[in-house]
Amino acid sequence: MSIVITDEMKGEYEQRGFLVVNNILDPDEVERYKRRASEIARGDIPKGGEKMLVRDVRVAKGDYTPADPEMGLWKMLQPDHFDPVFESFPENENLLDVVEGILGPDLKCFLTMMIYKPPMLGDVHHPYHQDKMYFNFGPADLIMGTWIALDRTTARNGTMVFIPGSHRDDVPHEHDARERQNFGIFQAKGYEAGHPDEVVVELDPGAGVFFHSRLLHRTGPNITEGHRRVLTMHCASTKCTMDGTLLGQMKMRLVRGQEYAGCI
Ligand SMILES: O=C(O)CCC(=O)C(=O)O
Repeated sequence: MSIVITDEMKGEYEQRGFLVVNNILDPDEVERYKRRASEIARGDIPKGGEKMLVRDVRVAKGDYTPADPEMGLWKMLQPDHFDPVFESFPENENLLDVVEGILGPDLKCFLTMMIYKPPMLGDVHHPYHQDKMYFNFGPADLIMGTWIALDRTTARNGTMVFIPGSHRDDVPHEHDARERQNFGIFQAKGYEAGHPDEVVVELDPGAGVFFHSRLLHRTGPNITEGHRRVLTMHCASTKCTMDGTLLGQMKMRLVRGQEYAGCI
């Protein structure tokens, strides 16, 4: 293991529902992923990637056409499944060392995304939600989101905001049906931006925040003129069991340890 999760770090994760760890990606990796994402966004799309690029709803509906197509992207889904540069991202040793330190040695990645927060598109909120509501397997304690900054993420460009301790309970959600909201977004009922307990987590490029699948989180708009790009990986202990079918583009991929009969 190159990164060791101490009892204190694990305790912080269990108490607050998230943990920040610096230097998950080194500067060369950050540059390599940003460069490759730009090439893909500008048209160098490998086979199988065509349907994995999702534009922000405002761009898709023609409100705004950025000169640079990368400036209008919302996300690239599962880039490790269609692009050789991203292929090894879910096997990153630093990333998995942190996840293993919290969830144990047997791990599957089921979703990766390169997520953008396009600048100059106004009110681009991703409202409070718990990721677990999208996942038909459990238990929630054995599923984690990882969110790795490629640009410095700040309160001004739409960094992560959490409600510490909110991972202990399921919260009811409803579809966010606002006209200019991105597709398939649900929001936790009764939680709004500016909640008195919320904590804004700013990250340097290469740093990551690791968070419980039930932790309430949101991101606000990007009011700068630059990119806010992150790479995310959602993973679970292979001891989880299914209680429905995998949604959308999710696919299970063993990234460390072993599988168990009857489990995911
Ligand atoms: O990166 C973002 O803007 C939001 C990501 C998020 O909350 C999610 O994918 O669950």
